[in-house]
Amino acid sequence: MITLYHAKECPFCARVRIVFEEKRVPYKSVEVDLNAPPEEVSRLNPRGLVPIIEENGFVVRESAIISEYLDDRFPEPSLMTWLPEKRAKIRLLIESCDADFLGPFYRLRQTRREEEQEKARAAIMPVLEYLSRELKGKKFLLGNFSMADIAFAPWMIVLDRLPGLGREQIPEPVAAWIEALRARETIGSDPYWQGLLAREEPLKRAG
Ligand SMILES: N[C@@H](CCC(=O)N[C@@H](CS)C(=O)NCC(=O)O)C(=O)O
Repeated sequence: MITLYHAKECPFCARVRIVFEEKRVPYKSVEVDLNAPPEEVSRLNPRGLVPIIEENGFVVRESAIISEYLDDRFPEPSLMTWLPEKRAKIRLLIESCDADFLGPFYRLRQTRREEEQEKARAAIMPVLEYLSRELKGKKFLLGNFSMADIAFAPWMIVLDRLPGLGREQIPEPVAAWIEALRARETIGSDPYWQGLLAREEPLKRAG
């Protein structure tokens, strides 16, 4: 059985948990305290980050790579599709999440300076416009639920909690997608989302 080292409150770990759940593949869960990670974490990942999976000495780290590995290892139901064009599109979307979206997302969440917030929002908007174009007429990014949706999900479901990003600012196709992500069983039941629901103020509806 595959062992997953993860933390409930880690959105990157949520990506991997969601893949396991979508595949209905059981795993051995090792929960890590992010404030005091055990030595094992830096032994398995020199960067000292979770998620990490390990099976019979074979180790994979980095949430996007683990997710694709799991899709290769457990092909049904496919979260990458078998069409080269669609697989490339999914990878481009995941790359855009990691390279273009997460930086300004965290800046907007962390800074209290209005000027910095404005800059971060300005950097997020082109990503939301890109996603809107991809989503046009579709429930999920590729039509059917895919790895691209999972890659964005942990951050998208809390997008409307960021300062100055209420329903007026979030384009309609993205707002509808956020609702679809929240409603997806594997996402809605994940401890990351459940923890946020329990901890934070009621959500402003995005749709
Ligand atoms: N690029 C990594 C990021 C993983 C990451 O940042 N994990 C955080 C928790 S959300 C972590 O392990 N932090 C522990 C630390 O910084 O010591 C991935 O996609 O897996």
